[in-house]
Amino acid sequence: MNSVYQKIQKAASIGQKLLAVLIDPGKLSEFELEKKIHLCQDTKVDFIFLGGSLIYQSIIEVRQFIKSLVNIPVVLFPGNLMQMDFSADALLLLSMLSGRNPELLIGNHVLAAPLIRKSGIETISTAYLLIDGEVNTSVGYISNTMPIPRDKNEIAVATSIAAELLGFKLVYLEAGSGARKSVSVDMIEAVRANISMPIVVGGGIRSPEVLSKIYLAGADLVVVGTVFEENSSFLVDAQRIKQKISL
Ligand code: 1GP
Repeated sequence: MNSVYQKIQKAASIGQKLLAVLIDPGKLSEFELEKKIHLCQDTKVDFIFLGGSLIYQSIIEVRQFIKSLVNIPVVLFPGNLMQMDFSADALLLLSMLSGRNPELLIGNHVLAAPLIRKSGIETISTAYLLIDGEVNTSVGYISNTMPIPRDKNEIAVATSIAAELLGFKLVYLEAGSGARKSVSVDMIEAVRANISMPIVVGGGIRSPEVLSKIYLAGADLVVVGTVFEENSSFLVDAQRIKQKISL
């Protein structure tokens, strides 16, 4: 089981829950980052995601730094074309299906596709759905898109079904970094009931209780950023929850 997607698919098929940490290199000093990366290893974090709406560090250097410390797969989660690194373990090729910005639906993909193909990097086509998290997030502003209203489960479901019919491999329900509210349990359950591909959920997840509910609602992989930066004990709790729910 060596590819990132195979690991996600296999885990989803047996109900084993996965956790990814989103690294925003600008927010932590190198010293803090090093400590936290080791903590990821100690608490068996499954993936490190690298990317974001605004990043001014070199993604390549940050990935090299992480890989010099631990063996956790580093998955690119690019906010834009400047965040490409073909030596990462995998690339989430995000298409922002919740929005109607053609550059984020297909335009940037056309620009990057020949290079992605040539590099041979593992590429995971991902339907990226921004869901209103009751706060204006960077991703909403920078992408110039309107999020799916948080109580409109039927829109998230229809978009996810469309994604599955179009051949996407993952659905990513994103409330945005720092969201006041994470994606609702109701919405995750509704999407889960209508598609069979793995579901990723991120944005605004700050407590073990919320993490637990999100897993139980049907998320296969959860992504946390802010809580990872602010509260080191979260990863210890998350490891316990993952093990408990995965049994
Ligand atoms: C990853 O945007 C999230 O999908 C991260 O959000 O910083 O709120 O955990 P937080």
